[in-house]
Amino acid sequence: MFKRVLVANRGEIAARILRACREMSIETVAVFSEADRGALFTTLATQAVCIGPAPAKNSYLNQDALLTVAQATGCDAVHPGYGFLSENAGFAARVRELGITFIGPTPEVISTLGDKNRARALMRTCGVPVVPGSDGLVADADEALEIAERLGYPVLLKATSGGGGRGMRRVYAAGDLPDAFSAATAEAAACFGEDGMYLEKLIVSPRHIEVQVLADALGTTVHLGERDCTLQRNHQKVLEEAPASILSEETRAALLADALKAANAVGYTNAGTVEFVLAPDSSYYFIEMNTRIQVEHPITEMITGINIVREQLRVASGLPLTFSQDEVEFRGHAIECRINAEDPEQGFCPSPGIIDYLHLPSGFGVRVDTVLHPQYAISPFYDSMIAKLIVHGRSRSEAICRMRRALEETVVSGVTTNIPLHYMLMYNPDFISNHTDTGFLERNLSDLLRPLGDEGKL
Ligand code: MV4
Repeated sequence: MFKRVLVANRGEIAARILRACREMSIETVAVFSEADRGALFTTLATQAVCIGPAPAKNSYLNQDALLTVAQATGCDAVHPGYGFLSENAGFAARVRELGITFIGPTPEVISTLGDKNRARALMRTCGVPVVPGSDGLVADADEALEIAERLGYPVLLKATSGGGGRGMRRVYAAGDLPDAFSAATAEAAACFGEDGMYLEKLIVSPRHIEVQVLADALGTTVHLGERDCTLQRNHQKVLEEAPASILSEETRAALLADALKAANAVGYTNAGTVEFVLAPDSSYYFIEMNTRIQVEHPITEMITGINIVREQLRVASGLPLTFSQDEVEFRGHAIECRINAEDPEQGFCPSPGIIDYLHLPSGFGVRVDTVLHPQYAISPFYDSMIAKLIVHGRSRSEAICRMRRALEETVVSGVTTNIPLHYMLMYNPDFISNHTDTGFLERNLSDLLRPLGDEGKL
């Protein structure tokens, strides 16, 4: 097992990893920017090192600084968390070249799965369902038009270096395709430095279902069930659930088997997430595979009782997974609400500021992953998520009731948050009956932001 791990991240996920290491008697090195000096997560580490000024590119994305600190403090592993450099194959390769373990898949696997067209081709050859679409990259608008004619509109143009919804363009008619193609190509070149585009039939009104996988380096790959991440806004997940209650047992079994097939096809090791879109007719299609631990991993931990970060550390050090697939049990239902310092009434613009009064919920079946404290200054330099409120219940309806209670207890004053939006969701009939799709939140925002009647006074 590792002696000392550098956590190359900040905030709640840094705290999450530092806590797992402490429980495993692994020494830790936290890194922080000037904006995060004294932050709670730095106090959970054996030692904390300042790696630069507030802007991420000068600190949490500063590979030289991170590698220098890892070497200078004698770390034998680096955990990247999510975001920042967590899916950067070049960084993972530089860590490995220093003889330090990158806690995640190999640089080669990160690179393969980061090329969305290549990942799609790999999945198709191993029999994982992919959306009908182009056979590889599309050279120009004329080729795109030909393929789209065959597929039928609407289609989706996707940047091969995109992912997470970036570099995607919906096209509803042939007349729109040439402009959409050149706009998407230009955007991809600007954002990713690579403008390869591929084409897929647009799956209309889908749900977003993802499968947590864990693989050790000894050939064992398991799944930890699926998560329903359908409630999104601007490609940002707002609320996630486990399991995806919408799935029939039959669809669930097939989808989980395909996720394992995907992980094995690429030679996956460590924790990863296989993403699918689920169509209204219950057909599902591989979209992409994420090579990092995800924000929403706690809901899987709540229904399986498995500490995913602990398993990441174990398998990265060459140890086997502590369980077989048959030993993974699923109990109850978990929901995570991402609490963001943003103002839904002002187009969700970030609302940084100083936390004044703070009361966080607790009690049976409630978990809060956060580094908030009174007087905490929410930085404008990083994303607006300030806490994850996670609840577990024996059923989805019990989890919804518990989430209502937890949200009612939560008081974050000094900044504007999206807590009222979450509270309205917990009372929304379509949410309660689970009749949603990836466009639901954006379609219903005005209803969801209208003040509640008497029964819902916050
Ligand atoms: C799709 C899709 C519908 N049809 N592909 C791509 C990035 C990934 N994170 C989600 N992506 C999607 N790919 C086809 N052929 C729907 C999504 C999708 C989505 C797309 C637009 C806006 C929000 C979305 C939320 C989840 C899934």
